[in-house]
Formats: sequence, structure tokens, C-alpha cells
Amino acid sequence: MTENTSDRDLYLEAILAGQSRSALDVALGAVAKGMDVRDIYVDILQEALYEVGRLWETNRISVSTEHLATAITQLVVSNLYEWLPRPEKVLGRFVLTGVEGELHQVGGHMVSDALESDGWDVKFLGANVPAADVLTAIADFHPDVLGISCTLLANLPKVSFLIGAVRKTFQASAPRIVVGGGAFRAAPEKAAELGADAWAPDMRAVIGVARTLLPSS
Ligand code: B12
Repeated sequence: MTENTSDRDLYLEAILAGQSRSALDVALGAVAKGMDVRDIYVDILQEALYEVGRLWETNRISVSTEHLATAITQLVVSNLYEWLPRPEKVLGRFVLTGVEGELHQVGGHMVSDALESDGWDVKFLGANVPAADVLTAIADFHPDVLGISCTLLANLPKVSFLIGAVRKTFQASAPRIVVGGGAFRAAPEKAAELGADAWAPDMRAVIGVARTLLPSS
């Protein structure tokens, strides 16, 4: 077992027990050991939440335990933000959103933090945003890239609708589009089928993928 695996287990134990202070101590302890904050997000927090999902799906924990574990992780993500790199140079503008009806927000939050730490000016609109309001945000912020987060397979038609609306409204000046989230991890082929320019499986991978979508690359 790697050091990261045992930190993940300690973290999982803390969030399942509702111990926010212990969970934060595991995350900040990993920072103190020199682990890259983005690795802490993926290898510890994300992996622990996936395990929470498996325990929940198989009725081994209650909905309230899942909610508590998620709320503690949101607190930890907010605290880790402070430890991310802050590049001075701005790479480009990025708008990130969840589709309407999608309540899963933690992954999008992590992606937003990761991109910001790579130099992007990111506007993260959160989960559950109606398509018309995403169009307004694009008109306001003129992003180079639009990121769409979708967790539920049932919400993929909403992604398709949003991509169509963005391309129709902004034509040649439409932002490039990258998609991700649980639905695309389960069915990566859907990214191209729905008309996205790219997809990425997690917040580490999105850093490289987003750079390829910049006009100069
Ligand atoms: C917490 C949680 C919730 C919370 C969310 C709270 C919140 N504020 O986010 C609540 C309680 C609201 C919830 C509700 C539901 N949930 Co839920 N939930 C989860 C759980 C346990 C964790 C989600 C999470 O945060 N994961 C950790 C993050 C970090 O991982 P991630 O989302 O994959 O994000 C990473 C990558 O995907 C990627 N990424 C994410 N977004 C983007 C965007 C771009 C552009 C890119 C490039 C990359 C990218 O980068 C991220 C970081 O590395 C998952 C289990 C799981 N496997 O994820 C179930 C899970 C997602 N839920 C599930 C279900 C079924 C539901 C409900 C339908 C349950 C119900 N019957 O009510 C509802 C649906 C609500 C809705 N309309 O959206 C299923 C989904 C099955 C499916 N494939 O469709 C899962 C997998 C649980 C399971 N095993 O059955 N849920």
C-alpha cells in the first residue's frame, strides 16, 4: 500500500465518522509532507467520495452519512485552495458549469481550482445552471473555453442541448468546449458524440487538455 492509500483510508474513516477536524488534519498533513495539492484532491478526497458512493449504493451507509461526508469534503476543498499555486500569467478565460438538473458540484469545484492554479481566469457557475444562463455568462465573460460538468448519465441530453445552444448562439466566436464528470468517466465516447471538442477524466488531466484548446496552441 502506498502512503497515499493509507491517507485515503484515514480520510475516509474521518468523513464517515463526521470528524471534520480529523479530515482536515489528514489533508493538511499530506500538504506538510510535500504532496501536491492536486494529488490530494484526486488520490485522497475524490477516491474517498467514490468509496462513499459505493457504500451508499449498497446500503451500507445512510443518506445522512453521505451528506455529512460530502459537506466535510467541501470544507476541506475550500481550505486546500489556499495551498494551490498562484501563477501570475493569465493563460486564458474559462467558464465552468454544471447542466440544469445536475446537483453534483464537488468535482466541478476541484476542476475550477485546478485550472486556476494553472493560470486560467475561471468563472465557476456551480451545478444546476439553466442553459439560457450559461449563454448569458458566455456573453458576459467571453471565455476561450467552456467546461461542462455532468455526473448523471440521465443528464447527458442536457449537455447535448447546451453544446448545440452555445454553437448556434455564438457561431464562429463560440468558446471551445471540454466536458467531464462521472457520466463521461462511465461513457467517454459520449464526449465526441455530443459534439464536445475534448474531455478529461479528472482535474489533473484537465490541465493539459485545456491548454490544447487555447487559440495559439
Ligand atoms: C456526493 C454525492 C451526491 C450529493 C452531491 C452534493 C454536491 N453538493 O455535490 C447529492 C446528495 C446531492 C447526490 C444526489 C444524487 N446522486 Co449522487 N453521488 C454523490 C457521490 C457519493 C460523490 C460525488 C462526488 O463528489 N465525487 C467526487 C468528485 C471529485 O468526483 P467527480 O464528480 O467524478 O469529479 C472528477 C471528475 O469526474 C472530473 N470532472 C468533474 N466535472 C468535470 C468537468 C469538466 C469540464 C472536466 C474536464 C472534468 C470534470 O474532475 C473531477 C475531479 O477530479 C457519488 C459517488 C461517485 N462515484 O462520484 C454519487 C453518485 C454520483 N450519485 C448518484 C446518484 C444515483 C444520485 C441521485 C440520483 C440519488 C437519488 N436517488 O436521489 C441524486 C441525483 C441528484 C441530481 N439531480 O444531480 C450515482 C450516479 C449514477 C449514475 N452514473 O448516473 C453515484 C455514482 C452514486 C452511486 N454509486 O450510485 N449525490
